[in-house]
Amino acid sequence: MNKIILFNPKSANWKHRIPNSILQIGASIHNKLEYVFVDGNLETNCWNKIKKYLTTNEYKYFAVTVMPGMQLRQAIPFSKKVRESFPSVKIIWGGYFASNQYKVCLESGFVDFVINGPGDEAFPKLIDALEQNTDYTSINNLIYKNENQIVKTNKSDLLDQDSLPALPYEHLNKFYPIEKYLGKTFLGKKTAAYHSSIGCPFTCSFCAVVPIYNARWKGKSAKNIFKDLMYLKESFGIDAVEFHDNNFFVSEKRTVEFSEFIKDKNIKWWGEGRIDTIDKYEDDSLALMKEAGCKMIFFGAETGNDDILKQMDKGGTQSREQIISFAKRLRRFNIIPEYSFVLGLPAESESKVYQQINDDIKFIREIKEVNPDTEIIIYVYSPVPTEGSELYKQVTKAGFKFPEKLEDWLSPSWENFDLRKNPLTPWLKPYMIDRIKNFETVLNGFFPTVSDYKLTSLQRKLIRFISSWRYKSGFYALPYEIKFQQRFWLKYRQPEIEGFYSE
Ligand code: B12
Ligand code: SF4
Repeated sequence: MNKIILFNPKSANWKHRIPNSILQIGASIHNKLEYVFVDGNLETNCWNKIKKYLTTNEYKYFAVTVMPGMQLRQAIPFSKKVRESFPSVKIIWGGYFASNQYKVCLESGFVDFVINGPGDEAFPKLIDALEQNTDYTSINNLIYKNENQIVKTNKSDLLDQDSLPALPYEHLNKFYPIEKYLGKTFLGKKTAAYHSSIGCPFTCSFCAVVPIYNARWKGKSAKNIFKDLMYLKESFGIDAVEFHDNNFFVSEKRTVEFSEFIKDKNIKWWGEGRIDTIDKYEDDSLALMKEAGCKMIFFGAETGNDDILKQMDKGGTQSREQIISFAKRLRRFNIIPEYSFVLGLPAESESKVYQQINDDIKFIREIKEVNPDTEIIIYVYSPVPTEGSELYKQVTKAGFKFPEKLEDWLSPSWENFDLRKNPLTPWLKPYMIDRIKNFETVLNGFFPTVSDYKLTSLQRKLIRFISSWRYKSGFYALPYEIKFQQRFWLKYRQPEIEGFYSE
């Protein structure tokens, strides 16, 4: 009567990844409590599955991981149904959406507890307290409602990541064959998702990691990452890894050690890092990374405007000049920089907002000149509740408000907000969004992504040919002919929404 359902709501339509959030929470209770995994990505009738478990009356906890976007489409209605049909079941949410938007979650009436940030200690302690009927109010990293008051307990220091229990891959494999999570991508035939560190030492004011981790970061040792990857290679034949860390490359020493370990193992890898951090790496380290299989690195370039970089509190030393020179530098090592830009930040006037967008479009073109291999990803700025930051103050002052009810997040406009496609921010006018989107279409046409390995060289040439007059002349409006081609051929370009193109 005290079993637990660990639920990963559907997060993508295809290309499913190892659900590391529930896997890690599973590790925290493994061999202590009975639990099952339910992965919405791999279920055809997910609610039936959950209902079937619950009707046995053996399950007392419905624990859900929630990031913004698509996951809400199952997390919200399923939690609501659990509350209505099985009112004694406790509902616990964790993950980035739950931690950042905890107020709407708890006000919904169907979320009992939010785990605020890492759940490795908080989750087993909470279950223990609920089972023993003892006091849970002193458990760190917990948010709950006491009468009408929302209570947030203290945050714990980040745990030594090497001290965490082993991930229960075999247990997951009983519910969903791990093979199903190892897609073919441009990195390799069997690509695993792995998470080797938590948090991030920086405080960019637009970033959802900041309110949760407050500039803290802890990583597993290179040796332990290697050990886990070798287990995945030997047991399931992986030949590629996507590191899902917010910031994999914080420590040059760790990256170099990891590269030494992995270099003869024929594994290609990708991760996310910062330009100013990796620009400090020695040439030898970059050469070693390449030799060790590092194919591409994702960077938040954000903008070519030094004032906005400051406004974003990008920290460190990142500047327009460095973004350009670093793209050039990585070219020497044959590592592809994947630069993401955030366009559409607020400014004092409408014309200034538009000018900033146009300046960044020019800047992106400059980067393509120094390193045409650079992959460009464009986001439209969507605020995150980094309360207290200058940017957030500016955003609220300009009239932006988050939804007040949890279910409002399911409306199509807020879903698009999550995808950073249509930000509902009052300072961004439709013609500005069109400008960004049209430029993106032409850019992607002229420089088809390498991550879509299925695109033949003939198709690439044709799309490039069709797009070339627009790219060269800078005339981006209404690029329907390119969109038409892309719909058929260009499968995927923004790995953060659905992951790299894969099958
Ligand atoms: C993998 C991933 C995806 C995959 C999901 C694949 C899958 N398997 O489901 C894909 C590529 C589909 C994806 C998409 C999106 N993602 Co995403 N994603 C991630 C990523 C890189 C890793 C998540 C992960 O596995 N982490 C590893 C686990 C171990 O860490 P964790 O989730 O933090 O879990 C710990 C705690 O949070 C807590 N916890 C988490 N869940 C639970 C549940 C319970 C019950 C408990 C008790 C505790 C708990 O305990 C865990 C262990 O300590 C994160 C960044 C990151 N490093 O986490 C972004 C991240 C979560 N994504 C983010 C976003 C914004 C998106 C998108 C909405 C939009 C976009 N344009 O990028 C899309 C939306 C998807 C959609 N289709 O609608 C943001 C969320 C920011 C925010 N505003 O809250 C993140 C943080 C990236 C970022 N830095 O901006 N994503
Ligand atoms: S470096 Fe990246 S993960 Fe870290 S705070 Fe900035 S945007 Fe967020």
